[in-house]
Amino acid sequence: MVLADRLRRGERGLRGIFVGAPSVDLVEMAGLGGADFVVLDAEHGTVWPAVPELLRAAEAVRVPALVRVLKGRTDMIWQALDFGAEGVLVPGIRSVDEARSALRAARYAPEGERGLAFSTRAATYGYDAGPEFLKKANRQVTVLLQVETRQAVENLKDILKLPGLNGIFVGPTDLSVAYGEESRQTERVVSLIEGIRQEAEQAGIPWGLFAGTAENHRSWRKKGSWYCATGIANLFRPALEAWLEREPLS
Ligand code: 3PY
Ligand code: MG
Repeated sequence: MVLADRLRRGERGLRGIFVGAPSVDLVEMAGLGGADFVVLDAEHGTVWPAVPELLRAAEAVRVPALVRVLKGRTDMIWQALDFGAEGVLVPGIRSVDEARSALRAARYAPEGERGLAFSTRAATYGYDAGPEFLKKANRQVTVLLQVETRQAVENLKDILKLPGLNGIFVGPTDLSVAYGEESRQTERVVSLIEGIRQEAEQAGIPWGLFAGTAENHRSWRKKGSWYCATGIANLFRPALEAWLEREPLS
């Protein structure tokens, strides 16, 4: 089942893995290991040229794949979706207009202004054509907008009302910097995220965040998070340190 439908059914507690390195093996491992979705990170990772191959790897192990594009880059939204991504994660949103334009870039008319070609991989090179394809694509795509700037927090009520918003995704690292906080775990950052959570719940919009650690994920899951994610580097470092501790190399 596509991620958009799982969210529509009200499923919560989903777990995502950010893959920032252009490795089909990592995508396969994340999918086979039971991740509910992967995020191919073209904002901070080096995956962009490899996105088409990584999407094929995700499909092979049946894990939904979103692509995190760069800020303000609707062209990357168009391309990622034409390559066959199930959805996009859009960072650095500030205004309602920016949010609307990201949402519209991901859908065909009349809901949006995504460019149409049936020759794309998304349209199975033309085997999936006609108005039915447009409707299906608009319904199946997942667009998550990141809330990680002061402006997004200030405009959140209106952003949450936009049609086509599948969910919001809090970026605690950028949020902490935006508010001059020293880390993403300070009281102020936690209380900002709590405020975002409450607004999203009131609006009936799925919400989640980059949780980093399993403990953090557990504590947000208890508060009803729809999805949380961590990254390969966040998983690798503690595992490596624990292993080196037990098996010193020298
Ligand atoms: C952030 O924490 O700023 C993020 O964007 C995490 O994905
Ligand atoms: Mg961020």
